[in-house]
Amino acid sequence: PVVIQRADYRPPAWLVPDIALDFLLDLSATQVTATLDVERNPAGDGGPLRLNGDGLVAQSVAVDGEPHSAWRMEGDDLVVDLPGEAHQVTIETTIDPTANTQLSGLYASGGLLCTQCEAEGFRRITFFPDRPDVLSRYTVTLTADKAAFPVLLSNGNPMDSGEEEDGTHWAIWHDPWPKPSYLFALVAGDLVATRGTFTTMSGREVELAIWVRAGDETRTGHAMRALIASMAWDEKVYGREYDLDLFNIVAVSDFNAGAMENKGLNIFNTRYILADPETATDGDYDGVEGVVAHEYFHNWSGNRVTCRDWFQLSLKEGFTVLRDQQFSADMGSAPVKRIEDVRVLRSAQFPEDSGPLAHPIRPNSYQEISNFYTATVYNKGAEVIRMMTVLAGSERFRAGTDLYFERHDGEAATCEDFVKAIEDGAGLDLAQFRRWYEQAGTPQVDVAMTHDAASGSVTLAFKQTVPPTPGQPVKQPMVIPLRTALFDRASGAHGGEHLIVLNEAAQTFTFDGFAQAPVLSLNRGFSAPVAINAPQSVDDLVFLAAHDDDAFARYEAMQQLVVQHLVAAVEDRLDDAARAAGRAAIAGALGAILADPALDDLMRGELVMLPGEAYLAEQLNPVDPARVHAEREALKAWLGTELGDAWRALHDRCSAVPYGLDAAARGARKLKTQALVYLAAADPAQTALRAKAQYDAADNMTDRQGALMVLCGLDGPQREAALADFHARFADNRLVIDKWFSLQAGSLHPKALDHVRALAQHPDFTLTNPNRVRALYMAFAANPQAFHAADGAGYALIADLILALDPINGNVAARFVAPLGRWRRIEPQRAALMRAALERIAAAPRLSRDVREQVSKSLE
Ligand code: HT7
Ligand code: ZN
Repeated sequence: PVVIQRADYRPPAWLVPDIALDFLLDLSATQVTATLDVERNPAGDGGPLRLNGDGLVAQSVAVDGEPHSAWRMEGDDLVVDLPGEAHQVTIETTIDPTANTQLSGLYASGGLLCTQCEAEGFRRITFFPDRPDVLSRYTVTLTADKAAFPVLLSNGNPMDSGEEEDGTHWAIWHDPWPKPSYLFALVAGDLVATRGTFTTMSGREVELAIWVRAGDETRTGHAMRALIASMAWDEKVYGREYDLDLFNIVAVSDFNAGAMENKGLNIFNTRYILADPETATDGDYDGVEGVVAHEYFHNWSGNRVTCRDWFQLSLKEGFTVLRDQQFSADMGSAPVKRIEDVRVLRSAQFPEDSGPLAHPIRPNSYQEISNFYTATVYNKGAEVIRMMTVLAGSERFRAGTDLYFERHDGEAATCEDFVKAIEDGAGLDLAQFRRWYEQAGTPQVDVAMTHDAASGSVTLAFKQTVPPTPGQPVKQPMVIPLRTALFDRASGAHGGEHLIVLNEAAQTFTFDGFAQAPVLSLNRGFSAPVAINAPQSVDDLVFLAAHDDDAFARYEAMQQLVVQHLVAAVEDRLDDAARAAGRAAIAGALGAILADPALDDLMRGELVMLPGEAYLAEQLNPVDPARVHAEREALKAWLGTELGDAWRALHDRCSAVPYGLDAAARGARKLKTQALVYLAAADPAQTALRAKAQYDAADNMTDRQGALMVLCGLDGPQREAALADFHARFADNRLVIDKWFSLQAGSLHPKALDHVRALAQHPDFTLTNPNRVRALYMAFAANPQAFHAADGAGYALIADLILALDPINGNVAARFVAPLGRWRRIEPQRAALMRAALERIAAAPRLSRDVREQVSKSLE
């Protein structure tokens, strides 16, 4: 395979300051004429003009207006020999958007035409130096049949438009901001707009429009509010002002990812735009708000300052994830948002870091860049920058980001540029900190606390190790900032937080003034993305779960209490007495949380959540997923019985709260379904009735989906009735039918695997729509009980999917390899079956580069 190395970066030989693109749009034969003003790059190697292509055929090549023959194809690339320093190169191609099932480049989606160019989709549209360090001003002319494509959109500002007598019309768009080709976009189709306006901090009026299919416009209000709030927030918090007169968003049903930040023309998966109470859960509302903000924030962190090459992806993605996390924290409950973000990191990124696909947030090599849009680059990337905020404090960090934007506006920058700007602007020394960009793997921090009663001193002894990862057997110590507090047991208070910054393999820190051994609260707010091993007593964890004034630490203590117990149970380390004592401690802590009047329900909802099976599995090596599942379910059932009255009372109390988008009502909805989850494990028959009652009474999707989720895991007439009703009620709404697939595939039902097989044959199922594929199969792959069926049937199902999907959409197919790739950490019998599934995929005669890379790395 061709492996691209970060160290091989060379500046482009030619620059393209301006490009004119002419599209004669048609669903199956779109003609593209690209006119590139090219200039030799003084920093280049003097070589020929290399124009990347992917499956394109040049119909004509002209230079300075004359037909040109001094060009050749090198693989998919078109290479032109040019005599002078500056030329105009014109190339004509024809592409078939309907045949484009990969959804990269120009493709058709339900009669619409739209583009997705990141990372390397532009080369599927026209020949171009398709690399992010070639920045051009785009002028785009779109011509299409007016009846079929009444709306014609591209980046920047509309310049002119008109109609022809043959039924076609045209529009010219000009984007004054130089941008890389991955930010190019066009949309043509029959769409309606919801409009808004925003006045920027310098008083400019910006028109906002969200384009959707007719009928969907009633569900765009939340997205529009989120957009306006994001624009205001970025001005206030980062001093960033929007820079065009118009901001368009288009929602499409067929999309490989969540959304795309194309300059002035964001294209979204409908899933992250459309929301109303009847069809979207509270989680969906948060998803819309977060993704709208994320894409908007890219206008500065990604577009105005872009990436030099794709190894720098975390420069824009890590920083933008941090920015969207900070925004969402400011919009709602900051502690709850932090807990959610850490949960995502632990369930998605930690397993990546401990598996065969582990890579640093700035990778060193890749075969297919689409495989590097990962939780590591995005979420760990955000955590790394978040640590800079911890080290610098928010004011100095802001000085650093101001300097970064000032220094690099209009440039294609590197992660190193970012770190240097923070270093200079915030006045930090980040020399050793840079290892976070170089080393993969989740650092493990062991801590031991000793107390000397005579001197009143407390010593914390730390050891850090970064586990070996592919290609990186030996690691150096990292900079690890740990927000720490030492609680006095008697008063339940602490005398102020300390920031302990680890930077060596072993270190000790001493604190004085403790007559009694304190209770240690470490990594508060999850100040560093590490795994902490601090053997804390059950009593200390119960204390912190009840008293810690850091909300995250309180959650963490509760999680740790359960993790310690379940890990011991799975490892057969508990006799009857120890099991009873462990359960009693958990029930006591949980009961206290349920009864604590000082807690709001949103936070209570976090504290009562059991750690997920993926996170539990990370604590065990090798892991028997069936044991983890069985122990966790058994504990849940026991807690459901033990606290049965409290759960029922909670469900009754929360059911009486009317629908609203305020925190109290949202908290009530969250708890309502959690109460059902515990009760269903304890008393399935009675809870089926309670869940069905919740389903029938639901006036919103959060309650309805929560009830259906619980019912899906149970047997009986209520399950079938609710599933049938749900499908009939929402048959016309694709996003809600996705939920119908997903709830069944992710359910606790012992026959979930059979259900998935049957659902794959359902008339509503299709492999051509990524949302539908993910709804069924990602939910299944994340369902440990079903995916890890002892006979390997779950692994075979995912392997079959990958083989069937790969020729249609290799990018989406490759996403399903990671669950199989975790075989090394699974018990031997299942591991062999997982490996066999991977080998079967590897043996296929034709695989996309995407799947090939993931499978071969997973087998190494
Ligand atoms: N920057 C965008 C990435 C993206 C993408 C990547 C690979 C394949 C399809 C894709 N669609 C969008 C999204 C973002 O992070 O904002
Ligand atoms: Zn992004």
